[in-house]
Amino acid sequence: MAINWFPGHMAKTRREIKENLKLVDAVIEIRDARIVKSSANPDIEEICGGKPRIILLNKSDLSEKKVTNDWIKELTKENIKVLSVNCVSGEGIKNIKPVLDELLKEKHERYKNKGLVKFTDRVMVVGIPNVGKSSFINKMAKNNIAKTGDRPGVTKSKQWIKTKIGIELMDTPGVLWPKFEDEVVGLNLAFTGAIKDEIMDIETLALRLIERLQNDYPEQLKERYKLTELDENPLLNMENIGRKRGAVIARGEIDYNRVAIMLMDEFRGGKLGNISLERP
Ligand SMILES: Nc1nc2c(ncn2[C@@H]2O[C@H](COP(=O)(O)OP(=O)(O)OP(=O)(O)O)[C@@H](O)[C@H]2O)c(=O)[nH]1
Ligand SMILES: [Mg+2]
Repeated sequence: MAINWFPGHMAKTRREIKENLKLVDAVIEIRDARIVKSSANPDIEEICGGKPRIILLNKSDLSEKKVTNDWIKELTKENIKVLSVNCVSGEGIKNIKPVLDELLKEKHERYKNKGLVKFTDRVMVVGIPNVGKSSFINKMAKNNIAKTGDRPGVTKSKQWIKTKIGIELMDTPGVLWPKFEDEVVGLNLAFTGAIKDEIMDIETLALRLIERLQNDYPEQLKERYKLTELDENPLLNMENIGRKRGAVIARGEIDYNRVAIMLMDEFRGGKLGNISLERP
């Protein structure tokens, strides 16, 4: 598979994140709610160690609600809390603060016992490319920003985004690598647009998506493209979709490239409805 992530960069990122972990109380790990497993970094447990962690299942506006809730149940642990969010609309963002308070209650007790009432929780944001790290930080900052700047005493170059709700976010989000050696993972990442269409040509990608959808979401596929029935052969379904949408060239031949681009765009834009490509 043609996804490259230079081992040297992986080692450097791992080192940097581990170094930065010393400066924070907790980690916010962002994943894509449609591909909760495929959007996880394979080494996340090892990298984060025992740090309290919140897993945000982002883009929940595009996933199937019931499946997302099943994931929440599956992933929640003593030290790991899971929330579904939409970092574009801001839905679910307000739940983060109470969950973080719960995760850090021992620290908070300690501070309160020392008579400290005003304190800040510092958080690092990590995730694979395109899961919504910047959208998340912008959302938190836009509603709550007070000041961005160097924190004296900590590394000089480190910028923190201060919010009014007692949370500071490290401003360089940790971009982690996905588990790209697994073909199914690669496809899931490509379907959702987490990696650009570089693992295979777009026609093949669209064909593989049709194959998945006709198995897992046949009704939604039929409904979107007004197909009365689906064929077992995904290529025939692709051709029928093309005909329905007028993606034909001379003599009724299908313009596969046009069908593929349209299907991928519509899928990524949520036009086929709420779809979860992975279940617990
Ligand atoms: N539908 C939907 N789209 C989202 C959501 N959050 C982010 N996006 C979109 O996903 C794309 C990637 O978001 P970014 O915030 O740039 O993701 P990132 O993790 O910072 O990406 P990199 O910096 O490239 O690693 C953008 O087009 C966002 O608008 C969400 O909750 N729902
Ligand atoms: Mg970003």
